[in-house]
Amino acid sequence: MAEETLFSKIVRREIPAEILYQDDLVTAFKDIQPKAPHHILLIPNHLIPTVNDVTHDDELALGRLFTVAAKLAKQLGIDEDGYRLIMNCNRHGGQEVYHVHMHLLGGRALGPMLA
Ligand code: D5M
Repeated sequence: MAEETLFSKIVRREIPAEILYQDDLVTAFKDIQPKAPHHILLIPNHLIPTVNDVTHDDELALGRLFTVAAKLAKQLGIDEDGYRLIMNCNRHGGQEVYHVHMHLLGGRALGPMLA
């Protein structure tokens, strides 16, 4: 059984976060260390530690991340200029929190992706 992270506590509203969207499957909240004018994290409500752990049963929640990302981008008015969606996996991917999450970054031109 994988160990919960602080993201599960955010889903249950046990620790504070600026939640922008929540439903039965996913939660979206502002990243605490924003790398762009808009930096939102979108997560499945249930714990999936990394993309390596994704199964067929997760497809509905993970698909929902995209529809919510698109909805929030539109609400924020960054849909036409564009934005970036990122998921980091494990050490070489730069993953720090072991609860699958999608970064939504926008509000400025982000430049080339790979550092
Ligand atoms: O990204 C993990 C991201 O999680 C990183 O951008 C900081 C963010 N973070 C960490 N703790 C919090 C809380 N408490 N609220 C909001 N955002 C948080 P990774 O892809 O794992 O490197």
